[in-house]
This record gives sequence, C-alpha cells and structure tokens, in this order.
Amino acid sequence: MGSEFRGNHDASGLRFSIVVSRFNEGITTKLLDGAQRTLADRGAADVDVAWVPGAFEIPPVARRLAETGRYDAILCLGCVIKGDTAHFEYVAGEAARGIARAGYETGVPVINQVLAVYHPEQAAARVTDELNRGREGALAAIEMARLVRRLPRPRRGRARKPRTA
Ligand code: INI
Repeated sequence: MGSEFRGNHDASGLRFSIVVSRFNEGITTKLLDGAQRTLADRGAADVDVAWVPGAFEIPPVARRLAETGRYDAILCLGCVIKGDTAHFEYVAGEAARGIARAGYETGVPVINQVLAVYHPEQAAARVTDELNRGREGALAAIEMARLVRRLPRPRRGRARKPRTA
C-alpha cells in the first residue's frame, strides 16, 4: 500500500509571512485583511507582513523570506489592473513567474494571490465579504504548509536515480 499525503486547514504552530504590495492599496489592504483574519481564525499566531511598492517587487522579497527557513509558507498579495499600455503584461507576468520560482527553488510553499484583472470592478469583486482572494490564498498557504510538513524529507544532494529493472 502506498501513502496518501494531504494537508489541512489547521494553522496552529505554523509560521507565515505575507508579502503585499502598496500599488492599488484600496484592494491589497482588503486582500491582506482577508488573509490575516483567516490565518488567525485557523490558529496561526506567528504572521509577519512585508510591504513592497508594487507587484513587480514581490518575488525577490518572497524568495528572501523563504530562504530564511523561518516560515512554513509565504503568501503573496497584490493587484495588477490593465491600463492603456503593455506594462500590465510585464508586471503581472513577472510577478507570477518570480513567485513560482521562489517556491520551486526554495522548497517553501509560496502562494500567488496577485490579482491580474482588466477592470477595477473585477478587482473589487474579489475582495468582498463573500469572496475574498486573500482568504483563499491563506487557506492554500495553510494547506500547503501542512502538506509539506507531512511529506518525506528530500535527500540531501542529488536526487536518487530511478532504479531500472
Ligand atoms: N504594480 C502593481 O502592483 N499593480 C499595477 O497595476 C501596476 N501598474 O499597472 O503599473 C504596478 N506597477 C508598478 C510595478 O509593480 C513596480 O512597482 C514598478 O514598475 C517599479 O518596479
């Protein structure tokens, strides 16, 4: 019989950090509020917050925090809204790519809740009392943190070659 690994939404004893951007602050403060409330409701007592200017600045800070080894998961919150130029594509694309890399390269769960929307109304619809992407991101962070604690530890050095028959 093989093993089955699952996380859960119990955040007690886990440490989190949130990286949140100031650009479109009216939205990002609501994402942060949803995330902080959810983490507290689920029992997290240790949650640090780092503010950055815009979504483009999120990845290096997320990576730096992941590298400290202090956190079970990092949650990235931001809001990119399309304007009249291509800037939106670069900012949203680089934020998503860099956040993913921070997770892949450190082994620490790094959750992406950087909204990338076409209109301000779409952003507002994602931070209501009923739907708050910050809350969803916090739940994903807790679940991944728990899952990673349950997975077998990676071998140090090179991964073992698969055995051939
Ligand atoms: N940053 C955002 O977080 N959201 C945006 O919508 C946005 N737009 O549209 O320009 C934005 N730009 C700033 C960017 O993230 C950097 O802070 C800036 O380019 C400096 O590196």
